[in-house]
Amino acid sequence: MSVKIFDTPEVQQFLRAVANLDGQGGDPRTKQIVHRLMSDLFKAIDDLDITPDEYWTGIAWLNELGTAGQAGLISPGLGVDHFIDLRLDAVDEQLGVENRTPRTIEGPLYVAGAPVEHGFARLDDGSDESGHPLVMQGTVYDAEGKPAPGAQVEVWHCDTRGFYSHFDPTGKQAPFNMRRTIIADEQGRYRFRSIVPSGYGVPPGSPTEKLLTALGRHGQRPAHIHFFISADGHRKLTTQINLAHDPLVNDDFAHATRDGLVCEVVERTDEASIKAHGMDGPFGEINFDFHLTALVDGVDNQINERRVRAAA
Ligand code: MBD
Ligand code: FE
Repeated sequence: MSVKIFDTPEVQQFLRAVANLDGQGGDPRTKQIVHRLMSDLFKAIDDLDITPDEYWTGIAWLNELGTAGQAGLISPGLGVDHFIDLRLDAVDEQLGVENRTPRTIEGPLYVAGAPVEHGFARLDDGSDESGHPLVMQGTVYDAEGKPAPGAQVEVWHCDTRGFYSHFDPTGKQAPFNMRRTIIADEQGRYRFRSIVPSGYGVPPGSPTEKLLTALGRHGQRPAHIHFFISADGHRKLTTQINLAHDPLVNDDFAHATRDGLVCEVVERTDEASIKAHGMDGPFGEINFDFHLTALVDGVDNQINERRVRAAA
């Protein structure tokens, strides 16, 4: 049996009351958004005949999600983070701004306050013994295409088990392991040594995994490295590179892989390269440049005030 009550004056008036649209006080934007979201939910319940059982299953899942701190984890899984990127791209297209280095999602695992180094940093502390050494380097370019000395390269990635420091369920990693801020040198260059990260998987048995499983999806990400790139007079770039050798490079549960962000890790085994980078044996090398964009009318029109978006 199917009933449709959404369009009745009673329900429409009820929705206005729920969001206090006609009353005093509160924040107008919050009222507008809550009114719209609750209207969309009521309409979905009506249209899809969502049963009380289904609804309360959803509420229990939301409680579980909140307890696990995973709202910021299911968000990219359901594509919202990528959708927001697509909207920022569309705004830039309208403004005539070209992003030579594509933006892509931040994810929930950034931690502010990583150690700051100049020109070069070693990200890993050597404790991940199965890690294959990695050197990544390149130049940060400004909006005019010139190198950007002093640009800030914030970088973070996971270990060979797919765990990030500060969110490591085994508690094994030291704070800020595989997280640094590198200040680009006089030539706008940055370079770091670390290990080749593995892919990431959402926590087994978690509410995030349960929903993905119900959709017939996995919760895996290909190996990737995150970046915030910033410089005076420029918009902050949020991006990642995805490693080409990972079989999931184009099957990312978080929908972050983009053209222009897939990097090969080139294996260096020759003595000259090993010496030049101060390595003790063969290592993988990634070369990647970042291109920044200018402020728009003197401001970063995309700035995203950092919120805590931690996931387990
Ligand atoms: C990650 O490492 C990540 O980058 C995203 C987007 C989601 C979950 C884990
Ligand atoms: Fe990540």
